[in-house]
Amino acid sequence: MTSPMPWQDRPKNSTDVVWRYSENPIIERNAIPSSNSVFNSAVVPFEGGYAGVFRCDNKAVQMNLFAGFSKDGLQWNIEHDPISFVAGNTEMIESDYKYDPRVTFIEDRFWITWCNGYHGPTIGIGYTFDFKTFYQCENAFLPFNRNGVLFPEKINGKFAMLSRPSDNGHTPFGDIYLSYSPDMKYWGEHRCVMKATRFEDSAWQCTKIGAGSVPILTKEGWLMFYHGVINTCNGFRYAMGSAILEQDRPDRVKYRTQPYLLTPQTPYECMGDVPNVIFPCASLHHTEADKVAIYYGAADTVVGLAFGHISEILAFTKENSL
Ligand code: BMA
Repeated sequence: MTSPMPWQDRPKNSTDVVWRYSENPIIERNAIPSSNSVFNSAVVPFEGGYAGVFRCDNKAVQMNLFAGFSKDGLQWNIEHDPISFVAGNTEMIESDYKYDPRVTFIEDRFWITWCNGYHGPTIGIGYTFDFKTFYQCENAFLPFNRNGVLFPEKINGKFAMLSRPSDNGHTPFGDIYLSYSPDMKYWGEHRCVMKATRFEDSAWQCTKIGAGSVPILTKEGWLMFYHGVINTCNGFRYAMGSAILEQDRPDRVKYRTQPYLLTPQTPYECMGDVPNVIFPCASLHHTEADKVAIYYGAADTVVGLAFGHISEILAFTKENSL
């Protein structure tokens, strides 16, 4: 069963390598009765359509994860009750909050990573086979950490995850690291992948960076969309760039964009609960059709969608590399 990929051609008057869906935002802040905002969410092909794990903050502004389903990747039905996990590879562990999920299918199941509240933010891991029963596993790391993103296949026989060690607040620093695990429980062999830039080299990513969507394997290596942050006189601004990592050694960066691919420009990206945020968390791709659709949180309020041709994004990343 092939899921119909959401797509819209590049607007005639645009030369952008990545362009927005004209009907953005695809998910509004009040998509379910309890939600204050729905953003930074993850989707995957599922049973001829799509399933997703959504970050819905409620009206008490408590952060939690909700399952959702879609036929076309554009119109979503999000469940009204949050995901209730049962014990996975460990006893149930504390979870004060859950946010910024990513989802990827590896071998026989869908794995979910998120920022889990355990004495501060760290990386929670869970899995599901059917988006009905969800299992929660050990946290991957000690607090504090955010933006845990799994590779969609084992690398040299081990699970591999990108993450960003952080602090307990609005972290004013942050680099992307890689860790390996033989079993999804114990993580080690931590390697630095890439760091925030010098201000004078590429200012949009000079404060902190974090992995975005699950990396896509291409002929050039792993294509990764990530967020980069600049601290301005009015606070943080989050934009999106791309990098290409070596296939067998994804701690080695081959290319990384100096210019951003997408930065907050539209009203729904510039206005909301946290203005000026583009935060990619998922992508769908079709290799033969040379298409990718990128899902991103906009202004910590709604979900937006953007499109691109994989070959053009690879070429742009190579030609505009730092
Ligand atoms: C990060 C996380 C994200 C959020 C971003 C911008 O620290 O909280 O969920 O999108 O800040 O506010």
